[in-house]
Parts: sequence; structure tokens; C-alpha cells
Amino acid sequence: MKWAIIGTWRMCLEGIIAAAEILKHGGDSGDAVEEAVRTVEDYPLYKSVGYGGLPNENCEVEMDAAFMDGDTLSIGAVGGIRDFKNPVSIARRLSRERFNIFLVGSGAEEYAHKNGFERKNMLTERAKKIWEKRVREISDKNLSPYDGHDTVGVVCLDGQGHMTAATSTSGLFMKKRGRVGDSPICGSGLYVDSKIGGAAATGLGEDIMKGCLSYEAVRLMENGMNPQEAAKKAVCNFSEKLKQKRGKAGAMSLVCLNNKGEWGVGTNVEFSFVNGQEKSGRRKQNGI
Ligand code: SD4
Repeated sequence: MKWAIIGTWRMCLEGIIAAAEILKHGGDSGDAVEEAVRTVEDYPLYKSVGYGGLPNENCEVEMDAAFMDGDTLSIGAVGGIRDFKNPVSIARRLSRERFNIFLVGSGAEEYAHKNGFERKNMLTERAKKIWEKRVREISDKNLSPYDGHDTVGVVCLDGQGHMTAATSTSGLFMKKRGRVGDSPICGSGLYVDSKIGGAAATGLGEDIMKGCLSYEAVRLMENGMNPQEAAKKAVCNFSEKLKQKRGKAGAMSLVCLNNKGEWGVGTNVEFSFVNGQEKSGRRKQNGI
């Protein structure tokens, strides 16, 4: 079986390269997906994930993350967690629990602390300056605070046919304290079943979760669509539906991978993604 991996946005290129190293050597999909996302979380200049992520309206970096295992459908997730270095790793640990698999705020922090995860102040000087500037702009020009938001979402198939998916984000810039987006929510931000395939989402969580977009894409693949058809149909149909019902639809993008290593993307905005696969040893970065 050939390995394959796909992730949202250009920012995951280095992470996908690190994950590909694991996969090339016969490594496990769970380890690869975690490594891909951790690499993005650790990079200080990405403003929407992990260290350096933009803060909420109170200037606190609150992060959401999830990990799903496509063999067992185990999922673990954290919402609104502060001051821990790698939320995706905490989510992965939670996915091994029988109960209490989705923890938020201080409960998630307590769990992470008890399980020895590394603490870190995730607010950088740079992110704080951007926040201060935006506070001034909002009051001067009456701007909407909610922009500049990209989630890293990765779906992975290893050489043994094991599929996983993971997400991590600091969510919408200037969000309310306690706001949780789609990214840690099973079926919305991510979904994966090793017998079919997986999907991960990025965009406006408030809209993505109305359509359970990742589950929808996997369901369409289960019904016979290839990942490109499934991703496109899930995003376009739901975007249309929202426009009809509510007059507008927020940004929504999906990356999809099936259990044969075929991939696809769907989006209603400009969107970049990165994928790697065994076939040619090449890693491609594409914008659509
Ligand atoms: C959220 N979906 O918290 C995330 C943000 C995001 O591209 O992905 N933006 O709503």
C-alpha cells in the first residue's frame, strides 16, 4: 500500500515534509499526522495555529485541536486550551481514553498538566502587537474583528492502510473567550474512517459546523465519489444551501484523501494546500 498525506494551507509544507519522512520509513499514520501538525504549531510566524497564534478579544491565545484514528474511530479533542505547547498531542492522548475525550478550558489544561505535557506561553510579542493594532483599528474604523484565520488540518494514509486526521488552530482572531470553532468537532473539522477516507476543514467554523462538512465529504466518498468530487460537492452544495437559507456563506475549504491515496480539495475561496505521496516521491504544493 502506498502512503499519502494532505494538509490545508501552504503553512503545512514543512510539517508534511517531516511527516513524509516518517511515512517513507514505514512509520505510522498517527505519528506522521501528529508530527505534521506539531511542526505548524511550533512555528512562531504562523498567526493562526499554536505558538504565535493570534489571541482572542482579551489578548489570550485559546487553542482548539483534535486527533482522529480511522481504524477505531477514536477521537480526542481540546477546546479553548491555553498555555500548552502542542494541543494536537494532548488531543491524541485524549483519543486513547474511553470517557472524557473532549475537554475544554481549565479542564483540558488540568488534564494536560497531569499527563506531563509541556507548558508554554503561546502569546508572542508579534501576536500581541497585531492584537493592539487591531484593537485600535476596530475602534477607529469600525472594522469587523473576525478575519485572519487559518486552521491546519491534515489527513494521512500510511503504508499499512491506517488513516488518521488532525487539526489545530487558535481560531478566529478576536473571538470571544470560550468560543470553540469547528476544528475540534468530530464530523465538522475532521473525520476519518480507514475503510473509506478522511477530510479536514478550514474556514469559518460557525458555518462549517452547520453542515458537518468533513463527515459529509467522507459520506460522499463512501457512496462512491472520488475525493475531488466529494470535497467539491460537500463545499459547493452546502455553500449554496447557506446562501439560500441565510443570504451568505462564510469561507469553507476541505482537503480529502481516500484509502487508496487519491486526494481532492473543495473551496469557496482562494485556498492553498500541500500533499505528499509515495508514488513519485514528489511533494506538490498547489494553489487553486
Ligand atoms: C475556526 N475553522 O475556529 C477555524 C478557523 C479556520 O481558516 O480554519 N480558519 O472557526
